[in-house]
Amino acid sequence: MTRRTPSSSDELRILGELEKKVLWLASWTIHNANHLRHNTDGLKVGGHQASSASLTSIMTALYFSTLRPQDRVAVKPHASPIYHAIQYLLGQQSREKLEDFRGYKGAQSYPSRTKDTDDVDFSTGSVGLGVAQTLFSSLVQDYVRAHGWGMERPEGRMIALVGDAELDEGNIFESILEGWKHGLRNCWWIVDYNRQSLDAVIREGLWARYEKLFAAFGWDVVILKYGSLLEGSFREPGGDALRHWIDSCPNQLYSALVFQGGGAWRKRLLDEIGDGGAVTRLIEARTDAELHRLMTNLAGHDLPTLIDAFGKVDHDRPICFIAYTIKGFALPFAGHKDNHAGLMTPAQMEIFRAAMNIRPAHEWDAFEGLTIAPAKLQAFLDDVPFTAAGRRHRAKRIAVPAELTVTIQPEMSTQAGFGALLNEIGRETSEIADRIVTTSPDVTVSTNLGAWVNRRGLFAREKLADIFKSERIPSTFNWEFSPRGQHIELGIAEMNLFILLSALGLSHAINGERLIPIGTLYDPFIQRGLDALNYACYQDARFILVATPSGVTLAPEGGAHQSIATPLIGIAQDGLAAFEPAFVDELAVILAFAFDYIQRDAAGDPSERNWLRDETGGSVYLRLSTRPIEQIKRAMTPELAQAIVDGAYWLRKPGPNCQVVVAYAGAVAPEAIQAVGLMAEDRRDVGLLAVTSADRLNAGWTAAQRARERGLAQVRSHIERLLADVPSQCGIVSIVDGHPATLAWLGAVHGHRVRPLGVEHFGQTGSIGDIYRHYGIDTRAIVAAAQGLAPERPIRHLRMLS
Ligand SMILES: Cc1ncc(C[n+]2csc(CCOP(=O)(O)OP(=O)(O)O)c2C)c(N)n1
Ligand SMILES: [Mg+2]
Repeated sequence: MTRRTPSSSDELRILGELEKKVLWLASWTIHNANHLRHNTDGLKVGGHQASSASLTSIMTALYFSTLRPQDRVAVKPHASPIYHAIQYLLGQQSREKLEDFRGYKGAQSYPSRTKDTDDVDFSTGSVGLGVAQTLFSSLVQDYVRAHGWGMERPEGRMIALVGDAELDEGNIFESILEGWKHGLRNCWWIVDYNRQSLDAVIREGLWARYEKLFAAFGWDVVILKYGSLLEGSFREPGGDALRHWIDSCPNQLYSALVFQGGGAWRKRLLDEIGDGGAVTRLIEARTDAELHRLMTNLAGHDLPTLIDAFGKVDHDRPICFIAYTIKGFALPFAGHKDNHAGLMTPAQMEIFRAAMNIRPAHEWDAFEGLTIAPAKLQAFLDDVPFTAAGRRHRAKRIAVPAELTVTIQPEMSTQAGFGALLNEIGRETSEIADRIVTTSPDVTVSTNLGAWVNRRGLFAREKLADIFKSERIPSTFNWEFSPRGQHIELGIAEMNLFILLSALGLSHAINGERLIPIGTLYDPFIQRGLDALNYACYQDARFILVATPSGVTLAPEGGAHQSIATPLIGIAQDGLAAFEPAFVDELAVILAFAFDYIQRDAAGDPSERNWLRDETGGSVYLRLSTRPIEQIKRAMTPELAQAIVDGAYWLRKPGPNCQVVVAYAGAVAPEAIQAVGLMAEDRRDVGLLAVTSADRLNAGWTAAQRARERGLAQVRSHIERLLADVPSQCGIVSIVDGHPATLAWLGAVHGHRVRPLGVEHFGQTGSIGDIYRHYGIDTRAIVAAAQGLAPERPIRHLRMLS
């Protein structure tokens, strides 16, 4: 790869032309989508034009000059038209997709790793998350390299283009703290300091707060305030007064003058600092247009300043660039405080077209209206370092054992089983064991990862001994930090957990090195990081989430920690297969499946066996419990293992005259088993359905129905087959330590009556017995529900249970 001399005047001239072209293409994309294409269906394109224009120069400098193939970027959501325009010039985006911007299968409103086709590194959209993603991706890059993988590739810089109001999102500051703890490197955040958000002009002097804050956490802070024109004018006679004026100009006034233009600048400046001498001459030497150009020449719109600032970086410390910009720069609503959803009118667009020298019907021509010869521009684009080979990676799959072995105690909880399984894996030398990376937000011990960490150690770029060990103080935990460690300990911030999982789970694409990430947390705190979890799934990061303890079963742990909604999250979250096993042998099967499933990436139709998108893969959520329950001694047959993965199996098959089926999920298994036993005398052929994944059962059922509606009459999902022989008058009592809606839909499969038991309220502490009784998920509740469904004969044991 040839490296151009940075900022040669020739390059600057070309970049200046490309900058104009990028702004034109982005503006035309928005205009086209709004006024030409979607004008009939009322699809308004808000929040893009002004918001993206403030990043035109910064992104031109980055993509056409600064970036290298190994660099990875999270682009501020509303800068997507600028991003797509740049990719269009680089030959990676099609005209059709730009014409369909925000339309069906067109270029996406916000850059999307999964839905866009033009090489998006990180999706953005929910502000703040993409920013933190770059930080955690830097840590993951360090993790990968510390383990000796991918050393043949150069280190990349992880770069976020950050809106200034985006910095209001707390998750950004949570991540900064974590970055500091882990010795963050190779991370640049470029703040688009346009001093506007969606609704408002931001507070005065915010930059100074940011400066102190970032510096406090070890970041270099580079303030890019004035462009080369303004800096030049400050050196002229009278320039000091001009600098003083602009330095103390309030954001609101500056924005208003930007909007009003040259005449307003002149009047205000002459009124306030005109001296009949040097300052007046400095102002009067310029036409209105020149004065406007000068006064809006902020560093964030000045290519020479930007290229110089980015090119000067000769270290790997994290850097926060605060680049002064103007929202809507070079567009008619520049600076106006209401411009967030501003769109150019057709008349304004015609003026803009004329200024850009674009002929009608040539709007999409790459070099239309530019003054440099097309061949020269094309040669420049062909040689842009960023698009050189080596950007995209496909990491190989890591071999997964067909089954995982673990010693199952007579009584055991799924959480203990999880700890034991990982301990077993950690004991052995295998590729999968080496590629597993665990992480937890300060609940490593209480989610049972302790034994694994004892074996595999904590990760840190530098070795740090366990003083307790060197001082020979007995401790259950032997926790040494080293570059070889395989557990990343996080502070208590669930957003950080999910964004780190997102970064770890994309390592195969970002670093070309596959990791098997496992994150643990308490189940209720999934909700604390839910948007970040959703974000990780949206960009198809692959990881295993182990949430424990869960439900009200964690009884004495405290009412505040009880989780009700998470099983429904498990069903509803796209890209996440949720399981809630009751027994440790089930968990072993599911974990082995998960190791493989998170590595699959075939774009494909649903598998014909269970109507799930199993070839496509995804992430996995295991909802576990601390409740020790009696384990079933049984041989794990391939059929049983398959059914466990598919979501359910008959623990007791219902007979032909069955009146009641109990369908349970998770930790309430003993109550379900006991209830079935107690009902046996008074109800015929009672069935007991063990549900290991309400999510997969439900998804398979929905997919099968859709397939039948498309004409595939023979299609049956797993749950349809399981319930096919249950007599129609039979009732189903479903039970889960979570919201009853989790299994209530079972009745719709073949029209059976269902009485769904579960938890709708929370907060009461006590023993498991107390709590189950309190919330109505105990044995008695099951029997009473069964009696209610089929009341013809009383169930004698019901009275005993009262
Ligand atoms: C989590 C989240 N909340 C709200 C929004 C809606 N939203 C989109 S952009 C924006 C303001 C962004 O301001 P800033 O980051 O300064 O970018 P600018 O518009 O100035 O370019 C808001 C509130 C969002 N995208 N994500
Ligand atoms: Mg802003």
